[in-house]
Amino acid sequence: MRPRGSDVFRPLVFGVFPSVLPGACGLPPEPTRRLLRQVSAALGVETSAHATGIQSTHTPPLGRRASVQRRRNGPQHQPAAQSQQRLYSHVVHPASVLTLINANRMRPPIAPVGLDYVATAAREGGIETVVLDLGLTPAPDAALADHFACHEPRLVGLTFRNVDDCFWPSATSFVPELCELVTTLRGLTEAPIVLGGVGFSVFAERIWQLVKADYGVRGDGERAIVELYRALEDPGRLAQVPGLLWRDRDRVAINPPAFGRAEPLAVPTQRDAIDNAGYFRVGGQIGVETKRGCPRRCTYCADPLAKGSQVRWRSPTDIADEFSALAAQGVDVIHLCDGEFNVPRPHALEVCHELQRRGLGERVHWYTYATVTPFDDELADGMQRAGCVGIDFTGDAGCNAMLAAYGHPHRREDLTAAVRRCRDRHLRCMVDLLLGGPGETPDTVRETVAFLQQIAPDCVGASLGIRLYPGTRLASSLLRDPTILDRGGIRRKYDGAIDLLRPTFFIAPELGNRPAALVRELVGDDPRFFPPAEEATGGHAEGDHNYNDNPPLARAIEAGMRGAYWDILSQLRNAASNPRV
Ligand code: B12
Ligand code: SF4
Repeated sequence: MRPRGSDVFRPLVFGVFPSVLPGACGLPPEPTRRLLRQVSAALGVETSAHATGIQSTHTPPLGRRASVQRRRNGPQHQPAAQSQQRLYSHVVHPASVLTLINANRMRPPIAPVGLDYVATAAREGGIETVVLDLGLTPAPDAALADHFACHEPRLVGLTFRNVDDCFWPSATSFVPELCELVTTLRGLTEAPIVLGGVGFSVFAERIWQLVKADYGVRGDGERAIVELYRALEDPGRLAQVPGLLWRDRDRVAINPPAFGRAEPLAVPTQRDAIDNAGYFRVGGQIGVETKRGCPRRCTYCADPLAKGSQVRWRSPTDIADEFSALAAQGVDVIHLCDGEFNVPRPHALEVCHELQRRGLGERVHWYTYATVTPFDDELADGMQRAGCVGIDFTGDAGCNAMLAAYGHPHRREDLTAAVRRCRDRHLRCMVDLLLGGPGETPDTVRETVAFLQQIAPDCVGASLGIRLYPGTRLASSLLRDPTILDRGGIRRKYDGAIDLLRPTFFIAPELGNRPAALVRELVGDDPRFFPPAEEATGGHAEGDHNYNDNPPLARAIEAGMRGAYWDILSQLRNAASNPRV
């Protein structure tokens, strides 16, 4: 296991307080913490402690390390009765730290790969950085209180990945939790707060205004965090921070995001800023990105909003280095974090060749999202040799009219070929569907279900209801119609005007009042399908592939299963429907 924050920082003890019992969060009570702060202020240092879930990416500058070492060795700093006492103090410079917080507590947990990259970039930019990962912490409130009792960061960064769970039956929004967290943080620190993350980027201005954060970053965070940190000293530089949302006197300023520039991506490869091994144990897979951005224009997709419409790719060498870094931490199952791995095809092939050349295909297995085209024999072979074991295709429909309506270039015969290519190579294969778009009728759903049953991938995600995102072609065309609410089709769990920040879906009114029942009826008891629920409060419903608080999935991972969640769920399902196998 990677060392946790407390090991990395190695408490440098300059005093103990024998009369003090630790408080509820494992720290001394507040009067003592005040005393600690006063003592440290007098000494010109800061007292600190670490809570579970904190990973430090800080390397003290040499001069500081030496002075710290002197203090540690000095006789006046030797703790008395050390074995009996909890030693909670160590030395860091006050106000010289960037705190980065992961707020995603969904189960099973997904490692905050974006924060891993951002934290490492900050460290490489010379910023002392501490990651407070609430995703692995049993008691987030205590972890927050402990952290800010001991740190006075100059900037606090929050990653916001999921705005909601994107599933119509549950429609769970995580924005209220974000608001609460920011309010809590305001009570704990005066440091400015910056928001970032993929979910944040889709609704950047809206969320930033709503939670009243000081700053927001839309898109890539690596360069932005370093430049923002430096701009705190020199506000004239704020206008140069890529993707920054900020207040320029009385006006809201929004800088162009990094993804506007077609330049190659330089992303750190170390993967040591978060506890990836810990996440792997409870999350079953770890993410790696090979590129950012998608040039396609599927009518409903939010990817270009958060990642850009031009592809910016990473060097295959960097990707292989990153695979190696994760493998060295015991991570041997990866899920790529590209919108689609095979767009563009030449880069995907180059990545496969490099992984294979470095022998990583034998050591690390991986899953990915992919479009149905391009996926030819050469690419399928290359992916398999590079360690790919499963592909989740953005199939969306098994009816050409609906494929055209969503703006996809592939057609039914391409899906047939893709599934066959996977089967021939023993690659696990999922086809994701998006049922209910404009133009969908009971007949088109029937056609899609029958077609998928015929081509028989290992599993089919039968999602019903299209999440509407601002700025997509679909949302723009639907909402242009002032009578949209009267015409039916908008599905939501709130009243009043349409507010796309809240989970808002479209399901073609032609599917009737009980569209999920219609789909379930067509699917029957085919175990390959993850059918939509009628209604689900708070996340996953039995049989679906919503990973939002999915206890059977979390239990399977705890019991040792690894892989893409659809693959684990599909194996659980097969085992249940064939108990003798
Ligand atoms: C891969 C993926 C998955 C994989 C994850 C595999 C893994 N091991 O990581 C799986 C299949 C498991 C998955 C599951 C889910 N996913 Co998903 N997923 C993605 C995908 C394609 C990539 C996410 C990712 O890791 N990107 C790579 C990282 C590096 O990028 P990043 O997080 O954006 O970070 C960068 C910037 O945002 C920024 N940044 C990040 N944090 C911070 C912080 C600060 C302070 C700053 C300044 C900057 C900054 O800098 C980073 C580096 O440049 C995205 C779509 C996309 N293209 O991003 C959807 C996406 C994030 N998923 C989404 C959803 C809804 C889910 C689920 C909730 C679905 C469900 N109901 O089950 C679950 C949630 C699981 C969980 N526990 O959180 C939605 C979220 C949208 C929304 N409505 O909220 C997305 C956007 C897809 C979509 N358009 O619908 N997902
Ligand atoms: S659905 Fe896939 S192919 Fe289409 S725009 Fe989104 S990421 Fe690109």
